[in-house]
Amino acid sequence: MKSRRLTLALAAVAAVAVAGPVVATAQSGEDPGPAVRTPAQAVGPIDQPEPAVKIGPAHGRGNGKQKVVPVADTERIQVVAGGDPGCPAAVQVGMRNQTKKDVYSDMTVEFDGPLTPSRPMLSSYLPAGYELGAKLLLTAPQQATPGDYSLKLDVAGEDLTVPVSVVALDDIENGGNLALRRPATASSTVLSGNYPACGAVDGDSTSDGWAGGNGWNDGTSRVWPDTFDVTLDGPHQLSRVDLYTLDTERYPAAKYGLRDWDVQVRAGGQWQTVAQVRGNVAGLVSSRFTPVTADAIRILTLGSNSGDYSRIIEVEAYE
Ligand SMILES: [Ca+2]
Repeated sequence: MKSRRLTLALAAVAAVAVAGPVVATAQSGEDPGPAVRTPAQAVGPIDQPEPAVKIGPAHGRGNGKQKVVPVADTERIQVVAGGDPGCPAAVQVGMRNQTKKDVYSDMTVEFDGPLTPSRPMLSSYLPAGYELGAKLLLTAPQQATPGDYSLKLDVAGEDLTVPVSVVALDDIENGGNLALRRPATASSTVLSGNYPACGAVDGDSTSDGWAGGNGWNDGTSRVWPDTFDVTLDGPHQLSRVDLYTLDTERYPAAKYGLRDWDVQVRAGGQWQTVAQVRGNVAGLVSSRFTPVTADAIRILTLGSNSGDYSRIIEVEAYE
């Protein structure tokens, strides 16, 4: 499987760092060195987390026509009106070359309704039998009217329509997780834009999207403590906070995850510690405590297993 990175005609694209601020050490005990690795193939400003465009052999079935057709990786998109711009809705879109010739194709991206796309079109060289994919980011303003809209992709008359639901923040189905998509702030955030605080309340608790906006990484290497706060939609009786820290095969929690932290809640305007975690090496820690009525939660981070950064994939709060 060969993949190549192409440059969009209309926009500079910054490649997404695979590991971001994680700096692998050659040997245990060795100083991990500088904080942020700049990806070798990055172009454009590093504070633009525009994802890479990837091209590879076509997969799945096309529409049978010997043409270049638009493709998308989802059948429906949900966009939160007034959602944190640091964590837009994302959909993978692209073009599939079903002809037997290499071509240069354009795809236009059109919306109805109150949506703002991250790009108006894609233009690329596309070998025969290949498919190109790029991440399209969608935001809707706070005043957007919730409802059903659509995204239309068009390649020379071949079009694909993907339904888009715009929902109000208060109408999100949260499964009891009171922190889901609530406003999140942190004492600092690494400047690349790929580790926003909102990424730790975006509903994705896997480590797969690390460095792609799925988690928070503070911006002050080896300076402790850091704080990560989530404001709830009002007072709730809380008794449990779950914290997911970075934990993958390459970057296991035992080496890169959060080690020590306090769980705090804001009750009556005052922060109080309700749980303490020390010496953690797991990807998920569920802290249970005596129920307390609070309108915000705080993770006060005190140390990580790598010694440098706080890395939180997701924080969830339950009654
Ligand atoms: Ca997340």
